[in-house]
Amino acid sequence: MLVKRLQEIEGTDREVEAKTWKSRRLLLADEKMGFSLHDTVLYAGTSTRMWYRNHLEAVYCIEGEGELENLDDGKKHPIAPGTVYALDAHDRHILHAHSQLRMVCVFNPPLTGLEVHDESGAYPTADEMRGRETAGSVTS
Ligand code: 9YT
Repeated sequence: MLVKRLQEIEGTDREVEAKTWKSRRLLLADEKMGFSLHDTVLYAGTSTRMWYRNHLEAVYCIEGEGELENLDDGKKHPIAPGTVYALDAHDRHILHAHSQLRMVCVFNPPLTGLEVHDESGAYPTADEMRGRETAGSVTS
């Protein structure tokens, strides 16, 4: 059994910062759970464009108010505590944080933690990071 606490992750390489967000990676591929689990904070007044072309992601809001813009169908969805969204179609999207948002995120397949923070929002697969193109993947 694994037991971890957010305080143990803060300040380590599992706390990753970008311009508009910081993310605490509670569980990664190393833990061999088949998914990764993240506690992500998006800063007030920011918009973050993302596209996880190689991963499925579910995101559950536990703090803050914002709006999710689906760039594939143009729809906009209010985000508040208790809202979950699932990117089941690798949807391109923008998350607008009206106030600071705190989101619990799950990725399948799990992130390894070595992904480059590409501002296009796409993370490569583990194979791509090792320099091998995965058959069938689309390059952005
Ligand atoms: C809100 C969201 O999609 N967060 C994803 C996780 C975060 N970008 C990370 O840990 O890299």
